Amino acid sequence: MANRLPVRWDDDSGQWVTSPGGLVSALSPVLQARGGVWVGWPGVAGGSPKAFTVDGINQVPVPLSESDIDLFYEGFCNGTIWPLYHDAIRPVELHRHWWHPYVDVNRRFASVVASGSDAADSIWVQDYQLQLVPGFLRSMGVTNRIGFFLHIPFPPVEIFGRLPWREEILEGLLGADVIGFQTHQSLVNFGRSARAFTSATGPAETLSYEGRTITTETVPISIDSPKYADEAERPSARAAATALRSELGDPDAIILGVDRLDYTKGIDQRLRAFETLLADRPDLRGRVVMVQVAVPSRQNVGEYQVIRERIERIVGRINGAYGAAGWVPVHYYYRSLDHMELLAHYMAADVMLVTPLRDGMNLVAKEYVAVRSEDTGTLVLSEFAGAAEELKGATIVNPYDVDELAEALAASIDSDVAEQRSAMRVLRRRVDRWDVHRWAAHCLESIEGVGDPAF
Ligand code: ADQ
Repeated sequence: MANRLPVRWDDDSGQWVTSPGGLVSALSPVLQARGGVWVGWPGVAGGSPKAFTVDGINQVPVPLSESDIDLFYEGFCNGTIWPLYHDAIRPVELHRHWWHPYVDVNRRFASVVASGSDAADSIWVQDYQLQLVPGFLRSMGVTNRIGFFLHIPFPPVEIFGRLPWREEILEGLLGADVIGFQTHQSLVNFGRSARAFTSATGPAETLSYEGRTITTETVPISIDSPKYADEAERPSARAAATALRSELGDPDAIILGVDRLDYTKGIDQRLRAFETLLADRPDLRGRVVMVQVAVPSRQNVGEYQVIRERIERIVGRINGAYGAAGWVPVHYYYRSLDHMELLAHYMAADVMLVTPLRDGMNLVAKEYVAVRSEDTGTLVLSEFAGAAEELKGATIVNPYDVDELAEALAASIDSDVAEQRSAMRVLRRRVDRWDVHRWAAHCLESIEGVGDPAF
């Protein structure tokens, strides 16, 4: 179960269609292959649509009202938890009138699952919107095996401890038998908070709490890498990448950023690094282009409007200062790309900039690596992305350091193919070996209590 169903209602075609996003990309192939039921909010306020099936996945909708969306989703989830768990890089808003709807919605999700599951079912709860669900399920007498996976970072105890409802959140999570984290750092942070603010004892990996043992694991999420690699081999994909390159004016280097438009993603620092590069290296003007794709996200949350305006101002400033007839330095799209378009962008890009200020994992980094079938190109990766714990062979940068970013960009553009290949081969081996199928199989085995506890 997850906050959102993996579908949205499309008014134009009059049917449910699969919607993009990290969690959807990760779990859809798993449910298609293994069966099961996805419980979540269908993405439109009100109503209570009946269960339905899309692309072979059974969907059980949990309705949310306009007020739930406002107070639970945009309020507590995205105004309190999201900034708090991302190192409080934006002010964390704390409101009791957001907390109570969070409790209420979590209880409703738990009721739907409690009444709809058989004794043998494993229950797998996804992410920060539903942290109270495992605890509610236990209080409703559910004895099934329960897993929880946190897609975003779990913050250090000093930051988490600010939350007035820290005990309730931890007690909710501790209702699970197995809790998965993207990184070892998050696992350690959780163990510290659990011991500090609840009666839990013991090492972070096996906490004792109210007579039960809660296992925690580091299980970094991945992507359907074989699918990406196969698609990249298609002549049509290669042709699309070549066409894109030529539409961009056949530059010496294409630098790419692909993100949800979110203040955690470091898009403004990244653009300023490109601006610095153009200022410092006049020889590159007219020869390199940057493409930044930003998917509209959480547009009703104030901080998202602020960051969008800031990004668009910087894009305008760079193009105004450096653009010339026949050369636009930054190509900026504020929209989603369809899957094959996205693939063509990854395939055409010589340098992929993945520079979040904090990120649970970051699937874009892995998607880029998966399509580099010739082992060329450079991944510039933030040390604060969960992916950096795994993808150590990338060019690792501090995303706050605009000069360091600009230097990494210059070095990537100047690098020769042999250097690129030796780094990319290591990255590809990792992404090929640990794909989303292995991730999900491992998580499910752990929840069922049959897996190898050591990752
Ligand atoms: P997100 O913050 O959404 O996910 P990310 O991991 O990068 O971030 O996933 C984004 C997904 O959306 C990718 O699969 C990507 O292909 C897709 N996408 C991005 N831009 C797109 C575009 N313009 N058009 C179409 N598709 C686009 C959260 C956490 C992450 C964690 C994931 C999964 O914040 O840290 O990696 O969940 O756990």
